[in-house]
Amino acid sequence: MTSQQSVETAGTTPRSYRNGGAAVVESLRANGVEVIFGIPGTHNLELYRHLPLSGIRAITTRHEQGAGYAADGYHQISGRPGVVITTSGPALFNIAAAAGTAYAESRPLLIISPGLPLGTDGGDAGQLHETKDASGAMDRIVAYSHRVESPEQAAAAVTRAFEFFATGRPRPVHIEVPLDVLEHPWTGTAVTAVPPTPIAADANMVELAATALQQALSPVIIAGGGARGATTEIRLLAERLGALVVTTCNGKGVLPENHPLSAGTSIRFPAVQDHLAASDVALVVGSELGDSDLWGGTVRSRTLIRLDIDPSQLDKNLNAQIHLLGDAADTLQAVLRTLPPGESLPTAPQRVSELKAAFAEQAAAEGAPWIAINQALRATLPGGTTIVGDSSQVTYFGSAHFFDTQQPAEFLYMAGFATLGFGLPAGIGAKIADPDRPVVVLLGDGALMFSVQEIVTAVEQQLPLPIVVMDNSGYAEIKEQERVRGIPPIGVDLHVPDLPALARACGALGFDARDAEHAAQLAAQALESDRPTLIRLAC
Ligand SMILES: Cc1ncc(C[n+]2csc(CCOP(=O)(O)OP(=O)(O)O)c2C)c(N)n1
Ligand SMILES: [Mg+2]
Repeated sequence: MTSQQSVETAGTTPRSYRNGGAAVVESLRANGVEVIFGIPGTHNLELYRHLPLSGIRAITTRHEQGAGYAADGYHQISGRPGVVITTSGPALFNIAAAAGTAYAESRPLLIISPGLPLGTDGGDAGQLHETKDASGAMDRIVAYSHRVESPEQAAAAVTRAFEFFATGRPRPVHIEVPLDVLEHPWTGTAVTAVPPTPIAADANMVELAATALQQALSPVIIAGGGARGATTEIRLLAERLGALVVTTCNGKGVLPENHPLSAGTSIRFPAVQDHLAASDVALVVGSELGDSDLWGGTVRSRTLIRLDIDPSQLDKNLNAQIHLLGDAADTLQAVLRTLPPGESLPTAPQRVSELKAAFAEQAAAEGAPWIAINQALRATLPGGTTIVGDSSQVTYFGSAHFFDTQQPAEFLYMAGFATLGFGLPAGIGAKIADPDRPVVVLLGDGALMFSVQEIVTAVEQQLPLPIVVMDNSGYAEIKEQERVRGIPPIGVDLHVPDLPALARACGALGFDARDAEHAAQLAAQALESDRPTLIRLAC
């Protein structure tokens, strides 16, 4: 079968014709996929052909990177893996930064692309979108890339990806389906992945952890992204022990941030670092304790207990004395069952108040505009609003600390990979996942310009999405880093277009805000609109 012959065959067949493309799409559907993000192109049309019949909704973004970030936002809100269909070559490479984000942040992202026909890969023959080794290139940056060789393999690869996402630490997967495989007839049946039963950690380790926590005088719990599925267990354990809870950015909201034991997403502040250093037992749940989690700090508790689904994380960056390898919720339930009844430490809530006051004072001393806008938005927007950030100061110095959340996924961000251009498309994905949820994008002018074209996507999808832009005419954070290094400003003072006018030209609404309160009011109004609204706040 040549590629040319099979294209002709496909062109004369009815829409329900089942081929390798159908094997992929039916397998996506069998695994619960309702939405894919992507851009159709010459090579992936045998995937797109089958989407309408499958009932899967296709959202077209204006750049594949936006599709990847939208899939991330969609995942964080829906809990389902995000799925992207790109075409080959440049389209696939356009999603590399989003693949890197999903890898760094441990999020399930399935990328499906067509590939050169079987036997022609590596030929350097100048075929359309040809690249040296697309699957090999992707394999270096995702959990694994699988170039399949038949429709049967394609179907199995999709189901295997869903099993992989459900089994351990979620990370991105790429499936490449050669053009002739996409076009080859298929008569198989799609299979649904069977999720594994979650496993609690070894009983002896659980016993050791429970004893150490029980005897602790100032226990702390550090919750990362891997604790998102264990909100009830974290709360029960914290209350039972009187343990103070701090979270990383990915764990923000695992314990409601208005809970008396929550010290919030505050690890970077010296007061909290000092408290961690003075604590005798720290339990770390689902965090690699990377530089981006600890913001340059460390955890110096005498006894460190680490709980993770991924064995490679149990001693990553800091060695633990007690290792709990297992599912966070199941293992914490086991710890709770093992703890003897007892009183919690009464002093922790008082300590939380002191810490919060101390870091608020430190942040205020930074004298920055990002506190006011976050506080104004928090005061004005409904409870349960998701705020979507970007790699801008208003996010990592602002929303991370000053937009209190009550649940995971009320703050969408990517602290580790820290990629610019995430916020707007991730907000779109969040809104697609849950149209009733208020979602607000808050980011810098530099970040917006990385994916500004996705305003059009939000317009097309009629999303009531406020996009609040802190406009300081360029890359203020990098300018500050240049200043610290004694480098005169270079490449950081930038021309910013008239953003409200640009938004209007795209079919959105666009306003200039007078101050933080005004911006928050405009954002609240924008939630009631039938289209996105860009709100610029000069600062
Ligand atoms: C894709 C990507 N390119 C470059 C950077 C480096 N970088 C980090 S922050 C930043 C400036 C961001 O500007 P803006 O969003 O306006 O925020 P501000 O610093 O002005 O608050 C840059 C260029 C990055 N994080 N990601
Ligand atoms: Mg800026």
